[in-house]
Amino acid sequence: MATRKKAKKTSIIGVPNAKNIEKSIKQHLLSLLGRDPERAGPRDVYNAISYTMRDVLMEKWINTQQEYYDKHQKRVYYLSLEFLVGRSLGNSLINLGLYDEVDKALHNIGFELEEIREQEEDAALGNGGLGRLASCFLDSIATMKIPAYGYGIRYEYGLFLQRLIDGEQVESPDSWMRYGCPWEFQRTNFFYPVHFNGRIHSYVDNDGRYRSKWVETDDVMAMACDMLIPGYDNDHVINMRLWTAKASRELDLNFFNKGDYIGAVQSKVKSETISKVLYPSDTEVRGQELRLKQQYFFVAATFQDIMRRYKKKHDDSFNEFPNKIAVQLNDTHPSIAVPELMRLLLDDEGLSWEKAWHITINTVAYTNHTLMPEALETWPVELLGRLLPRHMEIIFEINHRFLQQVADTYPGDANKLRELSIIDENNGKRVRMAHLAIVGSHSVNGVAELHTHLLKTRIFKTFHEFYPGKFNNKTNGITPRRWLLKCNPDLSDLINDAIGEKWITNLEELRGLEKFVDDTAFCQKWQAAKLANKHRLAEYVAGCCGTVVDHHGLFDVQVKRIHEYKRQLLNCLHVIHLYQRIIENPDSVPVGRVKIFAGKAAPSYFQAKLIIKLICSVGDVVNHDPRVGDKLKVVFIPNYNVSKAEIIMPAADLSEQISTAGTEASGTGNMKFSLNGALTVGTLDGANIEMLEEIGEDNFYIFGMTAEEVEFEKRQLSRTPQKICATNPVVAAIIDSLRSGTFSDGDRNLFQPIVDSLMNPHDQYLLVADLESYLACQDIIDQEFLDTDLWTRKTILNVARMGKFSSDRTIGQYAREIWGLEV
Ligand code: 26Q
Repeated sequence: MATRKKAKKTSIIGVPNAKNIEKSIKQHLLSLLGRDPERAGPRDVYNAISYTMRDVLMEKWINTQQEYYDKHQKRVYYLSLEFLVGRSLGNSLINLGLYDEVDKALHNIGFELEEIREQEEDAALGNGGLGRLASCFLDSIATMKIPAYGYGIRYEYGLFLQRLIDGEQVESPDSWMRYGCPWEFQRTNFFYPVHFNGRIHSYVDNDGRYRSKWVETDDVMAMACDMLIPGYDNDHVINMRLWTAKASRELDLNFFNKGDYIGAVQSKVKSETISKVLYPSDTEVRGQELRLKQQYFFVAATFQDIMRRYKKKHDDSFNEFPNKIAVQLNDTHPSIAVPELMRLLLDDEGLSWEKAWHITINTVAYTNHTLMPEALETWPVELLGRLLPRHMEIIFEINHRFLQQVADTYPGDANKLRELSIIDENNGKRVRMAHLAIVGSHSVNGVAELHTHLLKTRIFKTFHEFYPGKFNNKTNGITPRRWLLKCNPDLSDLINDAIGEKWITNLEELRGLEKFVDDTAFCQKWQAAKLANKHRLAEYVAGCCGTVVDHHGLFDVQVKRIHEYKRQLLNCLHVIHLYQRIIENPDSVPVGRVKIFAGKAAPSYFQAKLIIKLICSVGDVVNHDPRVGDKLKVVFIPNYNVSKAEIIMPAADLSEQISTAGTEASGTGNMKFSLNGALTVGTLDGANIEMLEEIGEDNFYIFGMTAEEVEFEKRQLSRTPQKICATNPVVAAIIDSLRSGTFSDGDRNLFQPIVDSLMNPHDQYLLVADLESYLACQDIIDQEFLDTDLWTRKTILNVARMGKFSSDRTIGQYAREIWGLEV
């Protein structure tokens, strides 16, 4: 393993050497798991070593907390409905510098660390990019010693498991904790009440002030579960606090007193459903009541924790609040935080509206992650008003005062009022959560330069004009610990030998690799590392998909959520084109390609599921056609998750980042591939643009329309699919194959919805319009891949120039520019 750092002595296990670790494993087997160490299996051992690491983490966490407290530092609260954690064991061992000692300890008791690591279930408490970003941020926050906490929900069921049956996605529940989770500390004596429903009692207090009280509520308890996250090589440990819903005892007693035992149990089950399951959709957010309950549940519990900690050190004037606390909202999902903080300051603390509002604005900041209009959250006023009546009142008041300001700035302009209002009056009355978050915070950031530019000039243009300076950019990043050091040990070792280990916490150091591009010995080792990773993936694919792939071929990979805007379909059209060319003339395709897909479709997203079916069906035909051989293979790896990404990313030659320009906010998979030495074929979208700027256009394959051209084309309709098919027989032949049943056993209807979407002159994602440019670009890629030395040189330059995309850089910018910390 790449890390040979030695960890310091701890009071629980003493010097963390193999001998003491072995002792601790045996103790945990006995005391916590009730297993005879002689008879323990790999899962018992996994649990025991994880408990051992948890002890080490706990001790370091207590020290870290003491440090925050002593220094009286400003604390950051990162609120997210999602944390896509993945596995914790390997990551903790590396960050704590205990990998080698644990390896030895396990060896001594007859186990291999590799095998033990495989026992761990992924914690998939997120859908995709947004959730994984939150987890990368926590790794950076811990590594950079930033006084911050992550807050979220401990879902009992994470993102659904995906199987492919006959090429169709079938979902099943992800019961990731069924054997327990050895990383968490359940704080069974640490509860906060969370209120729902009820009504507002208004009264005039002794000072003659108008006050409100929320009464006759239904209550649910929030119990804290902590997962500890170590920084890299720094003894710093931070806390991710996830809330679990528990029935309130009072409610139970009420029922029991009435002798209604069954009623009591039923209501208990109902309260506890709040933290049962993660919503599996990352777009098309339909307003389900349970989702809103989840959002408020975790926000309300989190703010009680924030207040408790603040009050330990401060008087009740709350003057210091925004100087001591920063709250970052990961998208609008926790944006009920704005009226919740107002409610606490007004109703519980008795502050004036003006003062409460000043504090709220200066405490809260909002990150936007999407440009897709259908993904912007809104809630019916009726639903929000019923579930959270006091919040609805406060939102109306916020809106009233805000619209007053708008009217003062733009006298007589009713359009401006309608456009900016927090309440959308067009579709029944609905609360626009993005507007609430923008009005209620001091900072609104996008996650890549282009994304922020489009927020300012398109979807929130009028807000940007009204609040100049509020909008800012924080380009996403990824943690190099998980996404290079951990997932790609061979490449990490090679890099360490060449330039040392500083890159692990200062990714700009990778620039030092540039001077090795002409070093033949280095290049050979570089190629060997990639080949070994490809071999590992090929073995994995043979096992899970039954398809044998040649690991010398070009591994061309697209892994991400399945969505029309991400255009997996465009990639599939390239597969069909290659197949048609191979059949016609095998020599016209110079390079063997292995097309690898993976990703989940939202369970209710028909078109996305049909795209999965198409990819699998094309794969079936191609992989079984004896004329094709090693020239082309197509695989769809089921159940994509973080651990699979860790096998896939290091093995890719080519990374597909081909969303329609102007649709992908940033993308972060693009960065993971490039950091592991894949080249990118991509559009000028999201963070691809900034990657291109860093890496240089000689080392990056760009195709397709720009965001501006896309906008223009959507208005002009000058290059419709009909026109393109009429003039380009290659394109026409590809689409014809979908109509004719080539990939559906002669069934001409199966893929008709896909043909319809491709041929629709109003196709939002302009697939056919970008197809020719995409195919041409892929031909260049074939040629360049044939030149191994050229390709290797480009991959080294890609890795060397990825410094900007460390989440350490991103977090440093949030800390300085939004949270007001000195780092
Ligand atoms: C909202 C309400 C109800 C139910 C579900 C949701 C919901 C859940 C998840 C809406 C959106 C998401 C996830 C969005 C997401 O992952 N966005 C991605 O964020 C990444 C990190 O910034 C970007 O890199 C990606 O471009 C963006 O698509």
